Amino acid sequence: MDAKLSKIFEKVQNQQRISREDCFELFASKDLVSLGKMANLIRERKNGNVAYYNINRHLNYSNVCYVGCKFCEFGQVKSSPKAYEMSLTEIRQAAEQAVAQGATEFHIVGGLHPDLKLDYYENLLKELKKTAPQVHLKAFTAVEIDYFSRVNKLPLQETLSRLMTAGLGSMPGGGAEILTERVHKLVHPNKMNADRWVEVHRTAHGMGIRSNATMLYGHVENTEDKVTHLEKLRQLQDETGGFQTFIPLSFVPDNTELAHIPAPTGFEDLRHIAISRIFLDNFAHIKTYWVMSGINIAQLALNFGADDIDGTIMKETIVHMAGAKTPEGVSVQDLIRYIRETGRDPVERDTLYNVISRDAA
Ligand code: V47
Repeated sequence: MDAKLSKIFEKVQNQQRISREDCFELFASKDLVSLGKMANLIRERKNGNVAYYNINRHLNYSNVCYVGCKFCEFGQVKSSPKAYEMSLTEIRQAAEQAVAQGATEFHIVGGLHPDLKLDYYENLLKELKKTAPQVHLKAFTAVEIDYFSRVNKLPLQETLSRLMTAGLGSMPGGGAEILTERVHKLVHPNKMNADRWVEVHRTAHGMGIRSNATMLYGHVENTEDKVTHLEKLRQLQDETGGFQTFIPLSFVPDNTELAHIPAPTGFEDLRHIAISRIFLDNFAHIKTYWVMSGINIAQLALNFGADDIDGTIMKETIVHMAGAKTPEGVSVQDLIRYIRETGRDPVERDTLYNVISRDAA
């Protein structure tokens, strides 16, 4: 380990917070083994040998969206042949199938639809609660919540409170992309900005709604953008403690407007997992999202800082429309096998990280 990394390692060993400058050093380092060693120390300190997974079903109710983010192929204008809207019956059927497979969570995300009003989303949540009262509804990114609040001319708090009454349990971490003005202007200028993403999560946390945070890397961002992004999340977490897990998302460029940019390699995926684990000392969990990085990297990530491998998912649409080659879902038996192979102990969790024990079949 070189002298600069050794100094940071000393801080990690002494459980001291690392600085913004240290984070730049971590991003400058190609010594993946040392980064992994530091991240793994923190990961094992926080989570022992456990690797969490859950049984979840992604429900992307509609991809109609007029925002046009350059990294996204999921969002389509209404007239596009690729646009779709699931009917309530289709959503109910998908939910029933998922419950039959043991789902404890529905992860519900869609585009910014020009015609739907808040009552549509309230009904969607109520319908799911009626179909499966025991299943946690992790629903709507900050981008959707902000949009609902603006379109319906309601304050954020009232929007969230109506959704909570309808069944919202927590919020996913999407829509953060890279929380800087530079990247916002370049890649998703029509979407709400970084300050607003932070504001929505701050408001949700203040109301007792837990949420996750993501970072989409491997497109036009530079190191400074990423360090700033991580710093904003660490600051908000210091303030509210409302984040549960951080999920670095590996860009899938194939069918997008940014298809000329090569996808991040496994080396980069592991570096991002490790660096986020080292910097985000106030996050309890780091999730490796197998859908984007692939199962092989997700397995390695469990020894490079990640303690959570996400879930069965059952049907992923967002990055599969962008060209992801990974499966759309995996069986729970396979998830457990992937975790065991790495030497970690698989533990099923619910959305809020309560441990779930099931009788052996
Ligand atoms: O917000 C869109 C990203 C996110 C692409 O909270 C892309 O537990 C890569 O947020 N390549 C949605 N990424 C997914 C998400 C998520 C996933 C798993 C778990 C959780 C959680 C949240 O996917 C979007 C955007 O940042 N995205 N297009 C793409 N081409």
